[in-house]
Amino acid sequence: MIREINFDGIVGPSHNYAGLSLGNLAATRHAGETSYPRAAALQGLEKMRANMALGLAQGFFVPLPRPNTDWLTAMGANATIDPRLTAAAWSASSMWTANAATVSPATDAADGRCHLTPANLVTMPHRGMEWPDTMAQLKLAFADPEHFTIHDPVPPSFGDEGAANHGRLCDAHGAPGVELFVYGRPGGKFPARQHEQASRAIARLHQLDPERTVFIEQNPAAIEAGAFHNDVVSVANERVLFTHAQAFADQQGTYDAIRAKFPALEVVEVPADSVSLAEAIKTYLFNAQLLSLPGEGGGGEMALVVPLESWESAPVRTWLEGMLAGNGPIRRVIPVDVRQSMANGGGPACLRLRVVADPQTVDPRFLLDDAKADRMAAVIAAHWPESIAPAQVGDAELAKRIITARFELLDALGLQELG
Ligand code: SUG
Repeated sequence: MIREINFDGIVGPSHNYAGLSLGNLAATRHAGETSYPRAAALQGLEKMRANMALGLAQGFFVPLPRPNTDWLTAMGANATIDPRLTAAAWSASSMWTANAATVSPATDAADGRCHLTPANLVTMPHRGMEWPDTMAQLKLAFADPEHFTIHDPVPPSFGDEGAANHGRLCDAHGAPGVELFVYGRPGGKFPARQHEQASRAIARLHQLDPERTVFIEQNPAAIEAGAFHNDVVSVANERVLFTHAQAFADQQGTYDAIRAKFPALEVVEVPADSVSLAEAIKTYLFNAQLLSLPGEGGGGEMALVVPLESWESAPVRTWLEGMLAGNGPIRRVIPVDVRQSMANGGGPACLRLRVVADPQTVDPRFLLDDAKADRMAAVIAAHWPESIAPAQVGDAELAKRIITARFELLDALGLQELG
């Protein structure tokens, strides 16, 4: 059965706050703080468990090998040369799997296969080193060539940040969709990480019908306000686009362009006088998982999995309560604690990559169930460092511990070949 599977990134044992992402205000604000990798990974796991308990299909990707000593060697560097290079090699940023790849389901592609393009993530050095190891994992998880095609990343001249700038509207996940590609125009004070040409290349490579794709420019003011990815200001699910009123360069033009190709569009727009762009970005209201609940219990209802930071904000809470009191398509709000990831600018939606496919066609080692979640939790509790202070980044003993922790997880999951 074709369904949406959310693949969350397990937070790696090297999770730390080095403030590496210019334009990501949360990461900048928390730079230099002590991180808590064990708590971070357990928070992520709890989010996965809660979504599974709603009857949703859940997958995961394992942390990439860190510290990335090959990258440091390629830079002619070692742990003492430049703390920023060391921090880049230690980053656990692959946890944000919304940036792992862009995914087009089989129903949208001319050849009837699900297409995946790993994101080159070239704008940020600590992220640009992710794709080869991400690709190795995608090739294992989606190895079945009858159902999946995995492309090379688009050429590095054109920045691509994956599904964080991509959305899909459809009547049901298994039905053909209209795919949305959101890009930024460079020239502002913060980098526009998604290049229009990268988006267009992916649409072509994925064999999408031009009649069912829409290219949209991000509002430059949103990038300036800290929306370094579009999923910080909007999210789509089935026929609903949940968006801040200032997400796109031409807001009404965007709705019109989508409606021309997907007439059933339902826009749930949050006006700036209810929640300002700054408050939306601080609380990550739109970095929510907008989920269609399955079966009789859910009855096709949509739920919004928001970070606790949203629920705790007075203006956001007021808006959400007003929404629930009305009769819009989003019927439930589920706050989750992913504070450790949030402090680096990654909310519930950043932590997952959506793949619409039949779970039977995916390597089962990447699919979660309760027993596996228990095994993961035990490994995390036993091996993930409790905390990492900034001065510890680069420490040789800690590096050994981080490497061992990851191997223990790979062992527990039968994924030693990723070692
Ligand atoms: O790329 N943070 C990530 C957050 C990614 C969020 N993803 C989505 N919006 N889909 C980034 O800016 C901070 C790491 C550091 O500074 O150490 C970081 O990479």
